[in-house]
Amino acid sequence: MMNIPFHDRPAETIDPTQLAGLQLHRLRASVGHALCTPFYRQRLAECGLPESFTMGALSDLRRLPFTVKDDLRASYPDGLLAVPRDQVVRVHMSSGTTGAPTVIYHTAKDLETWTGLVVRSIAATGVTKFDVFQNMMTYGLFTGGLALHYAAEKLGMMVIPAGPGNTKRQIKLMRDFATTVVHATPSYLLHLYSALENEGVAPGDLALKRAFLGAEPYSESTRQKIEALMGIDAYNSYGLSEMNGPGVAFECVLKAGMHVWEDAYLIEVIDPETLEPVRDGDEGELVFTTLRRQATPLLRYRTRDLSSIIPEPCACGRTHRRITRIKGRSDDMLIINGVNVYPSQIEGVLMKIREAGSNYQIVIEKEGSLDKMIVKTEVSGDLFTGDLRSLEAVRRDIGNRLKTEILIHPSVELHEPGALPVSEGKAKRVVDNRPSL
Ligand code: DLL
Repeated sequence: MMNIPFHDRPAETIDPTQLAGLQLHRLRASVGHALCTPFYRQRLAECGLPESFTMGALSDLRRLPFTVKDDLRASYPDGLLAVPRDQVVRVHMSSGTTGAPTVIYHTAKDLETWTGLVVRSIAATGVTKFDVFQNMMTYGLFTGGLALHYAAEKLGMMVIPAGPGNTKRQIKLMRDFATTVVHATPSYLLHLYSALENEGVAPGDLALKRAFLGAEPYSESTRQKIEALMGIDAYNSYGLSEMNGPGVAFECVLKAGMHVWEDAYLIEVIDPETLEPVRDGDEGELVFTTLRRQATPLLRYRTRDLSSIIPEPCACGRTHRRITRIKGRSDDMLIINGVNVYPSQIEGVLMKIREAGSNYQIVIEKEGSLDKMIVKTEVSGDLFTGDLRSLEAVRRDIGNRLKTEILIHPSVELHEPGALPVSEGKAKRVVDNRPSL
């Protein structure tokens, strides 16, 4: 029998009836916090719920309104702030949406809770204070870097805050400090593997044993490929900035779906069309309610992520239910090497550039193991002189402006007016040639 590691066994194996009681207690507090925000005061009033409203039972959750990303955008910067500003100790913003950002505020207690959830998550994979942790996720407004950094420190691991990129240096750090655990997007880890090959480093010569992989969709076969190539165990990690970031759901050592920490997040799975709950086990859109967040409580937040609840309990003994690997999204958000990009952001930039014509196309391909985005745009007719030097300047300018908006640098291709396909019905702007999951 495999050894099942726990960080906080009582909390992780809590009796389901007791868990439901705790959830109701915390949900009441969350609704109370929510009512401290202008946004929810108005939203709950619109739903006919008076301020004196209290949740009688967990099933009352369905009386509450959904919250969507646009609500967060419209409430920017502080329409969803539930505590006095002097209690806020950190903000995070969702990646890639510099045009219309969404902000999540955290009190000191919020950060402590979040770190606790991430500690619990990573400890479930068997890591301990004897591990050396190299964090290859972005530090900054993106949640992936800092969340795992603090949790790994809390667990007592030696942390190498490498951040992403600079693959040669990553390899040097891994060798010099005998890294045993890495945190990265799956696409970056595959890229790292190719770099190891190029450098003539055999994965077996490294001390690496585990990887935490998340922030973008990937398939079970990608996980297996990574495990086989690198000779390591790779664990799926799911989260989103609106729900803190990583630490929402994480695989335990059995790797059979991701445990959602149900004492911190109420989970629902709905049909994205009818908004009705689906049956346990059926696929739908994940909806979360924060149960422990003070500064930015969110009620019934629609993630757009498609997954399902695994009804059977996990053999590890944890009572927190599991979700299946994320199948995809019900909206048009693209995830490019872990960075979230909406096609509308690209359109917004192109449409402001005089030299760009009105037709464009976004092509996404796999280049090696990384995602590559190509923005093809027609050049406006009156400016199409064919002068190569000025065309090159336009191309570079578009690339730079896109980078400022979407935080990644796509390659830009210029096309003659009328050269790009025009579809008869709804314009098909995105051609995603990445292999499907
Ligand atoms: O990606 C938080 C995170 C960081 C999770 C590091 C795991 C590791 P956002 O930038 O807000 O936050 O993007 C959230 O990324 O709604 C999913 O669509 C997608 N996503 C995150 N993890 C996974 C995963 C972070 N394991 C969005 N599998 C989410 C599939 C994932 N998709």
